Amino acid sequence: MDCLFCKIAAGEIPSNKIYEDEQVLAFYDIDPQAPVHFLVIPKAHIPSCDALEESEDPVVSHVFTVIARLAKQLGLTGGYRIVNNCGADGGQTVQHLHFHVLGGREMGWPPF
Ligand code: IU
Repeated sequence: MDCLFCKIAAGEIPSNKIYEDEQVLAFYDIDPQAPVHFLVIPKAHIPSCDALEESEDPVVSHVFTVIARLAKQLGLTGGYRIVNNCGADGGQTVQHLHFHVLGGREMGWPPF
């Protein structure tokens, strides 16, 4: 399958990796939108949030506990934002489920 994040997860394309285990990988976004901006992805190919199946609940739950742990490790004590862009209107550009974690500055709302 020709999926960029699958290749990053498999180590075929290098990334600025923060953390990995059997289920997930966390790496810095190549185009950071905040002082700290990393992505957490399931290693298994899931095209988007919209494509999730109940059998994948455990990996999604794991993504969130990994995010909380990494945010602490990276010193995001003032808070941070977790973003999932889903589908064309959601602004998704890479068709492999990923959660953005942005921190190190105050976030605005609403997003545009
Ligand atoms: P989006 O939610 O699908 O728009 O996010 C895709 C993100 O993947 C975006 O922030 C890109 O900067 C990021 N990214 C990356 O980190 N490494 C890459 O090789 C590519 C995109 I292509």
